[in-house]
Amino acid sequence: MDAMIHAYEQRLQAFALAPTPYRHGIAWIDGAYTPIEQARIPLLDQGFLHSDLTYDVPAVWNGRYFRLDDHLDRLEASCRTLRMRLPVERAALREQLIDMVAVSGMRDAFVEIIVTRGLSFVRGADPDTMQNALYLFAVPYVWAMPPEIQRVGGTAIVTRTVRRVPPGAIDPKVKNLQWGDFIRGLFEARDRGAALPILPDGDGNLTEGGGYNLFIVKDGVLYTPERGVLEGITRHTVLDIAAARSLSVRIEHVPVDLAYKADEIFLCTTAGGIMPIAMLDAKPVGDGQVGPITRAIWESYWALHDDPAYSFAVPYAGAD
Ligand code: PDG
Repeated sequence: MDAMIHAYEQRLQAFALAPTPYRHGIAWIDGAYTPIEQARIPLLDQGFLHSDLTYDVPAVWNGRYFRLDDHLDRLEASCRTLRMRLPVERAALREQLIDMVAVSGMRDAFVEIIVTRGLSFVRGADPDTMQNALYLFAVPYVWAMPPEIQRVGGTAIVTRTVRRVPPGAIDPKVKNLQWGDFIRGLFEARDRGAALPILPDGDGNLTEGGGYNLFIVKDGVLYTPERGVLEGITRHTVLDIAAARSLSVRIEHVPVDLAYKADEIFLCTTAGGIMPIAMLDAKPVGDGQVGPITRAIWESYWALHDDPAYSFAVPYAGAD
């Protein structure tokens, strides 16, 4: 854990000294790159007016894109569900994403792809002829839980004042920015002295939180909610790691109660990786330390970022 975090901090220091207009990030809008602070979207874009959009977030770690094609698969599936189309060919989008990060010089990046309905509202409109819009940006790698907290485990709550929006209202499998429930959860967590909310489904089961999936470890078995959640790419990676380590996994309804009996809990996302939870509702999870299964999955997760089966190098100018 320590070696990986130290190497990352050194890359950050090197980038802080590099001459670049993209220190805080880069955006690609209407075919041109701009520094992120200058990026603008049209006011009448339906993504802004009605949250009529989908998005995806791959990451670049140590100069390598991680599972980019899996993120593009999910994005295409989301577009289909919403009756939208990628405004450019997938192969061209992929090249643009690689070029954007190469131009920025960032070695560790959070890369966001947003596809919106475009400039016309859907009322009375034919989705097949509407011109959907595409926005891309990359910013320095985002940590939903800072690495120094990951060393010791973070704090979470099961929310009492808000439940996850039901799948029959907004389909959580389509990555979306209708974050009203998560934002309420984040404020409740803050009010209760914790960092990360986990939202129940209103029927006694756990779902996910603002930007991450949930795993509970009990008696050596991993549990993760089946319904009402985004099928996270990090969650997939955890399932791959569990299979390689012959750990049992159950993808099913996860009752709220199980969280209070857990030996270990971790949350997982592209924006921060494997996030151990040491305190739930102000009480220790297990012995209140980062547990052995969480730690092993954490190490495997970051090791896979160098594995050519999961990642490939960004061709930076001047790199050998
Ligand atoms: N559930 C939700 C609701 C998410 O938004 C995310 C990822 C996940 C689960 C985990 O999915 P994956 O493992 O594919 O990353 N959300 C964060 C975005 C956070 C943000 O600020 O938009 C991510 O994609 O990194």
